[in-house]
Amino acid sequence: MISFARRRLDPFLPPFLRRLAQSIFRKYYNMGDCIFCKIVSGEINADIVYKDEHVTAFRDIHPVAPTHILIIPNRHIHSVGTLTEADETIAGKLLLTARKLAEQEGIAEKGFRVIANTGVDGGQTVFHLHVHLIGGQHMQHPMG
Ligand code: DGP
Repeated sequence: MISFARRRLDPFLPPFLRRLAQSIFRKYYNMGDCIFCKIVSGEINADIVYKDEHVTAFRDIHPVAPTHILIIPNRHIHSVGTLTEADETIAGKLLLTARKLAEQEGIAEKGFRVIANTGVDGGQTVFHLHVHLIGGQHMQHPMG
């Protein structure tokens, strides 16, 4: 019930209220039908390329380039827009994992793109924080 209300209300809450709700109902934020939470728990299959106690990385189901990997926190966080000071470590781990996977994928030297779509206008469609690691081809400009 709380999970349902949260999904419906979250996008409309001002950031300070969203953060307040998140801190009060933190344990419920990891529930419900979040696809990425289910990938972390193993309930839904994904092509997982890396996993540790903090983050999981798996290949995007709709790749836009030869390498297209999503890196997510194992704990449910809505988006970059709801990060707090308490999330500093996990936010850093997402970027560091992107760098390591870029090396593992052989795209580090030529370059790659890291994107965190945030909110509706940002193009976010799955509301569990994730960064896209995209590479293996020359990227198009401009973005947006
Ligand atoms: P975004 O638009 O930034 O929220 O990106 C969400 C991405 O998640 C999108 O590129 C497609 C991908 N995606 C959605 N559902 C699944 C899934 O079940 N498995 C995998 N591997 N990727 C998914």
